[in-house]
Amino acid sequence: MPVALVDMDYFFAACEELRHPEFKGKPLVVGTANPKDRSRGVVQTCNYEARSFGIHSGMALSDVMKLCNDYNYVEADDAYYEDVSSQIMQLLKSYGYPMEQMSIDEAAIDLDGISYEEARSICSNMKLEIKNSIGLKCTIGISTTKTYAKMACDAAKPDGLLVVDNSSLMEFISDKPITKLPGIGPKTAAKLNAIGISKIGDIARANPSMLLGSFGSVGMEIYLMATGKDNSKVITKSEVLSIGRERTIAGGSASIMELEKQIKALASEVWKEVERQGYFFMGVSVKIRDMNFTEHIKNVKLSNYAGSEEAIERNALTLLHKAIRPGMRIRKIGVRVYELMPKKGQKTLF
Ligand code: DCP
Ligand code: CA
Ligand code: CA
Repeated sequence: MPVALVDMDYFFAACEELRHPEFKGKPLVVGTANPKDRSRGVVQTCNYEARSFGIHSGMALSDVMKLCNDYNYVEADDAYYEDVSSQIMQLLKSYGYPMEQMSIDEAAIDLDGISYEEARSICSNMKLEIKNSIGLKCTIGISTTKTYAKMACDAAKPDGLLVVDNSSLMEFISDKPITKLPGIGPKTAAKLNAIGISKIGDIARANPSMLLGSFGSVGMEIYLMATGKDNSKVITKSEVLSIGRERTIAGGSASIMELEKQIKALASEVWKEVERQGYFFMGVSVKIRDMNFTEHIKNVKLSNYAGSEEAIERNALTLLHKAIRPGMRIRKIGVRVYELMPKKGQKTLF
């Protein structure tokens, strides 16, 4: 405690305004389609001028025209946004606090041991530096855990800074809609609505064994989050030696068969490199990135050092099934092994 969550405002569109200042002040939409054929694609994001017309992420481009007939349009340029993103992440990292990058435009920072007052001043400085040295605006939420910091950030958008400490947490979350909790999608929300639960406070007042019975482990998780007992922590990627490969899937894929095929191909590529460099490994990790640029990472630590393609493939497939949720569309997928031990080293060791 506390944790800060930094999220860039209208990120892709803000990046475009940065290199095309002439786009400022007028609705700007960044989408998946070629500007010449906007009959098929979707809105990836838009600036706040466009949002005032009701335009939002995920909306079909064919519907945008019905809301607003005078807007600028740009096809998304992922490589450019990745580049701006890494500048932002580097700047944040330079403060020296443990940090976890949550997505292309979002990072959680562990300010453990620092007072809320000081956390506010550190974060206000981060905002200023991102504005001055990169030229972009962000919003920062500060709270007791990652989940609540994200909720504080959402509530303060755009260009905001909001502190929700222990004493104000319950009041802050209880009248928020249940969909603000991570893990509650439209389906779970509809089921909860049907039993009269629409606000986070309603979950906190519900019977936990009923929630467990009807929703399984998700029910337990949301009960803990709703009662202020969330435990999400900032997880830093230690700079350990690892070997990994990843691929971008053009247009994304929701097919588990296709994703399994990708995992097998990646496992084989990773294995070739592991073999070439001569390592055993103890950790296997799978990363998937969804259409919202959120990364889902699953790791497994094996009970012994392994050294085969089969071990990478089998564990990576299990991790893929753990990482994926129904309906999730994946645009990037990766396989990695870590906790490496050189084969040569082992020979001299024994
Ligand atoms: N994105 C996307 N498709 C979506 C949602 C998001 O391609 N359905 C991309 C474009 C966004 C970026 O991810 O700019 C970050 O997503 P956010 O949810 O953080 O949204 P924005 O940064 O665009 O806006 P906000 O100011 O609300 O954070
Ligand atoms: Ca954002
Ligand atoms: Ca984000």
